[in-house]
Amino acid sequence: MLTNIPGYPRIGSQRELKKACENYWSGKMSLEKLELTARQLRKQNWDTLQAAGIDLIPSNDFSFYDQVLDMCLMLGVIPARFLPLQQTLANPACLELYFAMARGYQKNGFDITALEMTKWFDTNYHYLVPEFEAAQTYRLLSRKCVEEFKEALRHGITTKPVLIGPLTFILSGKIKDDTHQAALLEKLLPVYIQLLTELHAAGAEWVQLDEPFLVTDLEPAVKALYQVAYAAIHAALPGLKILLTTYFGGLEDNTALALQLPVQAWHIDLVRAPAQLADVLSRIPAHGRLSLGIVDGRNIWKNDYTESIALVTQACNSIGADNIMLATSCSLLHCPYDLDAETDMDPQIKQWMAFARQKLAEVNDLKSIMNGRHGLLEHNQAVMSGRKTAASIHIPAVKERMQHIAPADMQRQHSFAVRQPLQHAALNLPVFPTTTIGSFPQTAAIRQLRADLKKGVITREAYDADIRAAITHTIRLQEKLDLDVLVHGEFERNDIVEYFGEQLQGFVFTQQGWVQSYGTRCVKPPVIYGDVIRPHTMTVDWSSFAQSLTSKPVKGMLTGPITILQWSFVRNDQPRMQTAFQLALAIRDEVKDLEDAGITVIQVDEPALREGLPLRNARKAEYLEQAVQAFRLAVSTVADSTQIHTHMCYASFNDIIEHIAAMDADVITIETSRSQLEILAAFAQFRYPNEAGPGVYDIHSPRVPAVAEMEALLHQAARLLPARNIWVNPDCGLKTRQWAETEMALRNMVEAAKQARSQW
Ligand code: MET
Repeated sequence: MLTNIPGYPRIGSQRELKKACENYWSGKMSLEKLELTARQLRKQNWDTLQAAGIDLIPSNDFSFYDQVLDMCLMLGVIPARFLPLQQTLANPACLELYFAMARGYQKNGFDITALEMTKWFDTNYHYLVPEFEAAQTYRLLSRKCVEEFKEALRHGITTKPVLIGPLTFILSGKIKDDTHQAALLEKLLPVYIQLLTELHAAGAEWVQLDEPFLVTDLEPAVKALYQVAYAAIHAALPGLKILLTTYFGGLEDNTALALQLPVQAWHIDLVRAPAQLADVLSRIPAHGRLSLGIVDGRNIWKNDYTESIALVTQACNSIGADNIMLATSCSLLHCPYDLDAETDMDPQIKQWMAFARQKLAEVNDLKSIMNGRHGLLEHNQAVMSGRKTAASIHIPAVKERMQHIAPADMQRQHSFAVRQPLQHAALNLPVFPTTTIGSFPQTAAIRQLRADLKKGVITREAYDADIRAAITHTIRLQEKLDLDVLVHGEFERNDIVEYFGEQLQGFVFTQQGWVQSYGTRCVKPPVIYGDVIRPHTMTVDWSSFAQSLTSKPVKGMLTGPITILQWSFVRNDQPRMQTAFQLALAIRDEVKDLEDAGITVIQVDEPALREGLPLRNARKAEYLEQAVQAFRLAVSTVADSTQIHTHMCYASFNDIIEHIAAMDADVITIETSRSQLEILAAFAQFRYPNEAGPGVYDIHSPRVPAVAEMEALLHQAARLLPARNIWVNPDCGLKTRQWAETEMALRNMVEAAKQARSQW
């Protein structure tokens, strides 16, 4: 029985690669030093995996920026706009070009935009989207995977190179003109084969080809291309062992297709889809090997050995232990490095967790248990049963309340048609009312203030006084600008999820639990370990203080249950949606307290609602229905005259518009500045009944938009939606902007609204 790891984190346990890259970009580190850092990190990983007793140790899972971009460079998939730059470079595959494709290039007379970025399946990892153009010709441009294989070999380790498989590579890209998938595959395959031939010649025995698209709904034409691709690879390299790797879900209707491909081994995700094992075992060809992804690569919980051993035993009984590999469900890229670095964590909670390094040990433990070391199993069972009954996790009052959630709790008292006039009477707003999304510029001084409070450098009183001063300044500014619905500015928040997690019971925070989000950016998600309780109000003091300063309405500002869920590591001992509903109850109590404190407009942000969409179409509706229910549970406690807002920032609403409408928020503000008409068209076509604020300017850039420009957008919007339903706002929060440009942009925005009003 071999042990197999599909990939390991690469940013460095101390985020060494982040620091090195950023220093290199700013000219503070030489290329040689950057490459040395990279070699050291690769060696550390290989040594760690070898010491942990892993047999199939990955290589080429390292990346300076992104593994999909690495593939582009290896295969020569370079958009035409980079070719003039490439021609000036001595090495056409050098890091200069690589980072230019990742980050854009604005020097030496060039001004080239970067590749687009998008989320890797349902993770929070963002990859760079390959761009395919009909005129491109492909050739082996970089030999990164061969070089890294040889580098490991020099350290005495024969690794298993990891590449993105040809179909997943094509499907993750964007076809820019009239070329099509079959033509692309035909051009890419020879380069893939050349790369694999060189790996084989260098001594690689196993090569891992990642094909996670096999866990999604595939068109018949794509299924046929899978057969073409793998038949060609097998014909060219019959002696190379391919480990076809799938993850993030089950093969389902693609099981027969996957198992007919001429490869030597298959990796399946048994954490997300344990039920697929029986089907896979019944179809695997004789002598085929199966890598069982049983240790969760997407979460931070300790493995339940009893459950895993049952699956491993089932597989061994069916195809024999010699044909089995034990593995993590997917690359450990999505996990933090090392639980041992958490020195402050409550030991009871900590004992339930495993980060990347601990997961290596788990894979090895499972093998040892299969070989008879039952003591490991007993120890694990003791930990697991402790978690099942721990009083810190299981709060009877929460469970009791969950059982009594009634349909009426998810329903406003009356329909929007009844609520709207009541709200208009209560708020007395003009047509085209103006507002902002919540945050105002977060200066270095504000960040320092929060950091100082955390470190205990300043007293709570001093901190409160400074935050109040910032709120006062922001309210006065908004009054001066003549905005209609004001905000307090969110100066007390580092992050819209962390702020609430820190105040809710059931959350724990890590010191070093960094996970790569894109490029050198990492996030440190909170961990939801137990039943969620709101021990005290979270925002009422700040909001009431802000409201006390003005006669205009000030919006209460909360984060929605699905966004908190999506941006955290979530407990795995109950369905995710149960945790979402617990979060919804906590937010609901806060909504009620805000209303009781005299706040008449309350915004519950759900920027991450779309991110939770399942990969399979058949399961999307169920998810969306539950997500909508969670939101409605959070907000439906208020009176008809209290106005509920929500905010979302997506590129497209076409496929979810009916669910967005079902949320029944009185007002939704959306990010549309870059494609306003496209997004609004979805709202118009659906005849979206409630009020909507299509963002009239892009907050991601310091550019100050002109009055006429925003006014034109408002007129466009008013052709698509009833004018009385249209709000005027920027497309997201202003926290990353400077004060000067914010003031100018908002002044123009209010002016645009006034112009539009006078003509309506
Ligand atoms: N209220 C939040 C803000 O303005 C919304 C953020 S959505 C990513 O910053």
